Order: sequence, then structure tokens, then C-alpha cells
Amino acid sequence: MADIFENLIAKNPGETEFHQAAKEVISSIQPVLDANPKFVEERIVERVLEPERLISFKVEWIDDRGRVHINKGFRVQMNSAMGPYKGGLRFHPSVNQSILKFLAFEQVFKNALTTLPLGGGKGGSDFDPKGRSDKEVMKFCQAFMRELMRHIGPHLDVPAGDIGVGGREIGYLFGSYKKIRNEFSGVLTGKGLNWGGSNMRPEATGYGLIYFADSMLKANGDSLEGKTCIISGSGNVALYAIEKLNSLGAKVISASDSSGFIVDEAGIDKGKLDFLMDLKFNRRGRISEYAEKYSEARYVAKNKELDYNPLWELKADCAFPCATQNEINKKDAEHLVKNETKLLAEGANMPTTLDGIELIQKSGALYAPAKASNAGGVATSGLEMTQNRMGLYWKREEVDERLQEIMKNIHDTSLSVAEKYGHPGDYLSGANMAAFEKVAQSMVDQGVI
Ligand code: NDP
Ligand code: 2IT
Repeated sequence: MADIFENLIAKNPGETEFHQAAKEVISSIQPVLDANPKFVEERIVERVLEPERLISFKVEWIDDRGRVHINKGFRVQMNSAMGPYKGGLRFHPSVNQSILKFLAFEQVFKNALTTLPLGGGKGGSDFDPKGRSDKEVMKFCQAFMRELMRHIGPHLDVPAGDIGVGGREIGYLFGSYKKIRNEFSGVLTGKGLNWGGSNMRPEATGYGLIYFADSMLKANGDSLEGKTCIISGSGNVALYAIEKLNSLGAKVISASDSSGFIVDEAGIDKGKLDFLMDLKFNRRGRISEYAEKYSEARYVAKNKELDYNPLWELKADCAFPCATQNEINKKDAEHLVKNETKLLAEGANMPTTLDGIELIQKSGALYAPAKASNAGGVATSGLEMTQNRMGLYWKREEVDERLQEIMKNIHDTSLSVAEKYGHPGDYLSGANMAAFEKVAQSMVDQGVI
């Protein structure tokens, strides 16, 4: 295994996020390889680390003042052993090939856990939607889709949202695809409810995360009721996670954006959450406004000099990172352990560094890896694809029921596979082994192609 990892670094120099995601999976799947010599013979690990197709393109567009802009566009089609490529699009200035490869790699295994027929991919652009008018965002989305449309399709690759891509962007991307292709099809998920979207897709990642955390606590004779929780982020995943935590009787005392975080020891109740949803989804404002409106809350601006995030120093029972990758490092993990945090469940993709995960797991706290705990979003995207193929809409309750069933299944499978291979209670190893087993067997079944 060490030689596979060394080779990966040599062949993909500087792609640190991709190396990190690969290392996490490679370090947990040895028991599956020992039990399945065919996976080694057929070099499945090496093959799964190489994207099937990596598309990189230029996006040119003109802003409201008539200036020309050039952005990078990408789609990483990582693995199609289990179904058409499926995964989100991220619009953020930090987007590069390494970040999209790590996300696409994670997506392959996450999608395998959902029990739906989905392959894995990810895409996006270094375009920054912050401060752009609706018209500028529309023009960018149209320019992006003018190229992406050549590479996607309802049976080939079905993108969705991620950071910086929500309902507004999916609408513009869909409209553009429909116009160019002259075809109304389920080529994207996260669509509006009037035009092929699924009930519950906006809520699904945040709700799914909390369903997963609830199952973990219940498996240990505990529950979310009365728990104090800290959350990072204030986007799609974070805000619906807060909504579900509130409904299960927990109290959430923090939220953040890229400028800083707010602390509200009284808890972000329904009225305050409505304010946050309007602030973030409609007005696209900054989280500092929360502390201006509610005097019991305080705002802590981001301090770039610090090598840790004071948000994770807040005392709480449960922590839910829901912003971005590597937002909990070793020092942050030390703070969580010192405060005897009982549970860390990841809403964001790869939010915890490898040494951070090690510390949390050693402390005896429950740890839910992103590819298991945030799979509710893509699972509901899979349900949206099913509804599109059937040409009908399921009721909210029906989708929610399926989502709960899927999250419970991922929880139980992660636990039972961990147990089977001698790592009881280790959700990280269990999820990685369960997912890898499925992808690897599908690749063996389909031959070397
Ligand atoms: P949104 O764009 O809706 O929200 C992202 C949030 O994270 C915002 O509050 C944003 O602050 C903050 N954020 C983004 N980048 C940084 C950064 N570099 N440092 C600090 N804060 C940052 O995205 P989502 O809620 O959809 O995504 C959040 C995470 O969840 C991502 O890791 C994504 O990959 C993952 N995820 C999303 C799914 C989905 O269905 N949407 C499904 C599964 C995982 P600001 O507004 O200031 O940028
Ligand atoms: O990381 C993720 O799982 C997502 N951004 C959702 C992908 C999807 O296809 O719904």
C-alpha cells in the first residue's frame, strides 16, 4: 500500500487535498483486500485512484460594466462502475484540480453507500459569486454550461450543487442546457419544485446529517435531546442541520461564514433561524448581522494570525463542521477533546485533518466521516433522478421517509462492516470498507475496460 501511495504523490504532484482523501481511504481498506485477493490482482486500488476522465476548460463572460472575465472550469468524472457520474459543482475562488479530485474521489464512495445506482464525479470553477449581481451569475452559468453541456447527460453525468451553487445557479444552468440541447431532461439535480426538482432536496444534506448523528447516539443509548451543539457554516448544509437539531430538542449555539462566527448561548431558535435563512439565502449578507440584530449574541471576526479556530473552543456536546475542507485541524481537535465533546459528525466534505480525526477517535468520542454522514444530499439527488425518470413527484413525507431509511442503512452498514473486519465502533473504517467493497466488486464484474 505504501508504494501505491508514493506513486500517487509522484504522479499527482502538489495535489495535497487529493493525497489526503486517498490516504484516508487507503489506510482503512487492507482487511477488504486481504479477504478479496482478486481486488489486488486486478489492481483495483490503483485503478480507483485515477479519474476516468478529467475535463478542464475556459469560461469567458462579461460583467455588468462590460469587462471581460476569464475563469477556469472543470469536471472530474472519477468512476462510473456503479452508475452515471454524480456529484456537485463548486463555485469558489479556491477551486482547483486537487480540490475537485479529492471531492470526486470521496463522492465515489459516498454514492456507493447510498445503495442507489450512482457513480462519482465533481466539478466547478474558480468563479466567485460573492458580490456579483443575479445577471452576472446568470451570464457566468450560461458560459459555463456552453462547454459543460458536451460532457454531461441524464445517463452520463448528472451534476448538482455544492459550495456557491444553490437553487439560483442550478436554475440558470438548467435553462441554459435546455436551450442549447433543445431538451427538457433530468440532467441536473437540485432543480426547482415546479420544474422537476424533488421535495426535500434543499433540506436533505443537513437533515440527513442529523438523522445519522441521532442513530449514532441511539446506538450508544443516548439521544440529541437537550444536547448543546456547535456548527460551522451558514449555508445550505449548516442551516438545515440547525433546523433538524432544533426539532429534535437540541440547542445550537454557533454558526459561521468565511469572515467569522457568531455565538448565541441562548440558542438559535426558530425565529433566529428564519432570520439567518433570509440573510443567507435571499439577502446574501454576512453572519455578523446576526449579532447586530440579537444583542445576546456575539460576533468573533476571523483572525488569520491564529493557527486554530476559536469556534471549536466553545464548550458543547456535539460538533458539526458544515463549511469546508480542513476546518478542524489537530489543535481544534485538541480543544474539542479537552471539552469532552461526545460526537463529531461531518456535514462538510473532509472538514477534519487526518491528525485531527486520530485525536478525536482516540478520545473515545463518536466520529462520523463525511462520506457517510453527509450522503443524504446526494441520496436525495438520486431520488430526484428516479422521479424524473418516472415523470412524477413524490410527496415530502415520502422523500423524507426514504431519506431516513437510507441514512439508517448507511449507519448500520458502516457499523456492521467495521465489526466484521475487527474494528468495532469505527465508523470511518466501516464506511470506507463497505463502500470500497461495492465499488471494487463492480469494477471486477465489468472487467478491465
Ligand atoms: P454553501 O455555499 O451553501 O455554504 C457554504 C458555507 O461555508 C458558507 O457559510 C460559507 O461562508 C462557508 N465557507 C465556504 N468556504 C469557506 C472557507 N474557505 N472558510 C470558511 N467558511 C467557508 O455550501 P453548502 O452548505 O452546500 O456546502 C458546505 C459543505 O458541505 C461543503 O464542504 C460541501 O462540499 C458539503 N456538502 C454539500 C452538500 C449539498 O448538498 N449542498 C452535500 C454534501 C456535502 P461564505 O458565505 O462566507 O463563503
Ligand atoms: O458533496 C456532495 O455530496 C454534494 N455536493 C451533493 C452532490 C449531489 O449530486 O447531490
